[in-house]
Amino acid sequence: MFAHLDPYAGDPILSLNDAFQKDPRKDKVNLSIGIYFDDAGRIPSLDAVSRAEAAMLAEARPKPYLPIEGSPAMRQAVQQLLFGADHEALASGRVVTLQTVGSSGGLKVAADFMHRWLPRSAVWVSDPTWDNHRAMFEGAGLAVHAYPYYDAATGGLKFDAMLQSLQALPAKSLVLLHACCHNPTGVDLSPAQWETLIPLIKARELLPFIDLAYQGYGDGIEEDAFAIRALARSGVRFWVANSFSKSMSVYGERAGALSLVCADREEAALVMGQLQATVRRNYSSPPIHAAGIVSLVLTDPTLNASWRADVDAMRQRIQAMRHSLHTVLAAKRPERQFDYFLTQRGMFSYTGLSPAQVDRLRDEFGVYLVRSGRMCVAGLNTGNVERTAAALASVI
Ligand code: KET
Repeated sequence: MFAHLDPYAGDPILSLNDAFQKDPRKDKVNLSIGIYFDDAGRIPSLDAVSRAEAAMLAEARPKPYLPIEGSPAMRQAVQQLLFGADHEALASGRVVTLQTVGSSGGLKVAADFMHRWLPRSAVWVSDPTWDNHRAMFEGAGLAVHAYPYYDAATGGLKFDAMLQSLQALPAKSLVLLHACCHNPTGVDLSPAQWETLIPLIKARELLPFIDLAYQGYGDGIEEDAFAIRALARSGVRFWVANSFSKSMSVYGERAGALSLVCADREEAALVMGQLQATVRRNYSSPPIHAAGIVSLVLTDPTLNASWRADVDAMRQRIQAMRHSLHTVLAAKRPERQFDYFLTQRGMFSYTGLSPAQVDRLRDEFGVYLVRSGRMCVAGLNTGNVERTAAALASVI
């Protein structure tokens, strides 16, 4: 009955992480998947998260189904985190927020909603983007195209070409933008560039879709919400899918949310109804444990302060690794430019390595990068950074 199925080639990121786990070499280095590892190479358990879990366990809370749209406490806390507590968009009741199954769940729900209610709106993603963006929107039945973004010549942004391309899109086109820490390139828009882009979005009636998976890893928790707050101020409608996988180091809890900023309270009520319908026919309701963690960490002042300090430390550790990598590479290959490791932000850098060079790194040195040349800098630590830099220098 199923002999005609196409064999699955595997996900380019997740299957690489599996291959890494199976590699018997002791000195292997995992720079593939977007996970933050600490200086000892472990996925950290943040103190705030452990304390929130201990409090929940001590209360022996019952575990009913959550409402379709998720925990009210978490949804409110997420809105304040994203928009800032006093934002006019929140006060006027025009922001709809659902707790979702990771931000991936939010992307999928939004994609299904778009296909049902604005089926002629094509999706425009940056060239390149996270592989799963295209897969999810195409999987929901929407056409996906790319706008110019990464400039391989400079390791920076093709901002003018990007603007030109977006300027020509039909109204209601969905434009996927990364709020910060662009995956896979680490190349972000500056606040000034966002301020240039937003009037264009407004004039052309485009529908931005902001993916915020790395809040706190760019410039800081508040700073990384710049685009969201600026868009909300401008009065345009837009989506936000945000994740706590990385910022709270709770990957497997599937903690995320989806928001749509609407024109007014009436539109928001209609949208909420159809988003609930979309969730009900997907996964029914989101996980209760994730809701407990996120709402406690965001609302308890002590846990919140501890979380913010940990996020700052994680960001600073990645920056230190970027500098170490740059120092070794610049010394070993003085004829080449490695400044992009310092200017690119967040967990990822685009190394420009070819698939053949990535394969050599893995086979000869046990250093795993995604075959696109994406490096997860957050997998470097004081014990492996020099060795990794030396390996890179020898394949480049
Ligand atoms: N958006 C982006 C940009 C992203 O990089 C990820 C995960 C997600 C959404 C999904 O996050 P979550 O909330 O956990 O569903 N990216 C890493 C892991 C993965 O591919 O699933 C990665 O790129 O390695």
